[in-house]
Amino acid sequence: LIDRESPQAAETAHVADPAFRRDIIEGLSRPVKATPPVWLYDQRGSELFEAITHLPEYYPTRIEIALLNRHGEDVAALAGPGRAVVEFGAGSARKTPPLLRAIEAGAYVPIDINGAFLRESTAALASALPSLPVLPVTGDFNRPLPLPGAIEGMARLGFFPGSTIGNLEPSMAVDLLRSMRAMLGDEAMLLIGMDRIKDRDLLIAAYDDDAGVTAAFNLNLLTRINRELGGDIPVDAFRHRALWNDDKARIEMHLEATRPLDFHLAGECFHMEEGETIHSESSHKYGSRDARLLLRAGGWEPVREWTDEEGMFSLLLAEA
Ligand code: AVJ
Repeated sequence: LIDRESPQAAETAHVADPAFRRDIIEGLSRPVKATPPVWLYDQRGSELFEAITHLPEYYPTRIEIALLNRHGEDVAALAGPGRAVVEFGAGSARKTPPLLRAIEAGAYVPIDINGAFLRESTAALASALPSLPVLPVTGDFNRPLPLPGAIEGMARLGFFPGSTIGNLEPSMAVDLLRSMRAMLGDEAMLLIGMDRIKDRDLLIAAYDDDAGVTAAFNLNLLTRINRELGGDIPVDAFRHRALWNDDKARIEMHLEATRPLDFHLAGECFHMEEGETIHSESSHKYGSRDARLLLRAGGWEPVREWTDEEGMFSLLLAEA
């Protein structure tokens, strides 16, 4: 039996997602090579990202969890009890159950494109909070999705942690916020994590750690391309680069060719010069005013912002 929603099953069967093939070929054929960050997260990539969240240099997860624990009661006071919490991305056990408890959620609706992850986090949630109705939705939340009928008439709280919004170009981030606004309705609130602009050395260290976990995470994309698309990319001839693009206020991850090289995939030949890169991810950072402007452009009115003493990371609550 093949579970069509499971990435592992797809790998064992060597059946590449057609969207993966299309995005990778298209991205590598451009004059400036760039691939969508979503493809970093195969099984191995997701495990490596989980390892990143435990690194000493990677502050966002640690600080966001501390903010959620410290201010859960403040969120509860502003949002009121009984809301349906709609999480964009499968919930993390470290972030979601404490929030659901603090705000006395009436239901939990995790949305994720990966059905296997969704089932895992749903099962974990059900045992952590046995009396809470959990109503998972499999789908791409970049477009409006129908929400379960069971939360009809319940006010909603959107939850979008992790600074995942930072992966999007600002125009796409605005579109996503508007789509969330349309999906969640007039009574809705949104609790969103955003990473702040800060000292560039701290930012770069967070995306180029000493243990090399982020490097492995980035390079894994090439291994995945070789495996799933039958490529012959010389992975050893690439190195991980993390750089701060000050103009766009974002960290960029690149895969840099350390020598001139050629590779083949899906019947096409690709050439790279020494020093040429594949831009594999951007992580936009937002100052306090930037964050409020972004939320307003996306149809949300900021209500409160909580940040740590050093102003490293922000948790923002907004209303429709
Ligand atoms: C999961 C997209 C929020 O941008 O910080 C971590 C991904 N990339 N290290 C981020 C990531 C490299 C992460 N997000």
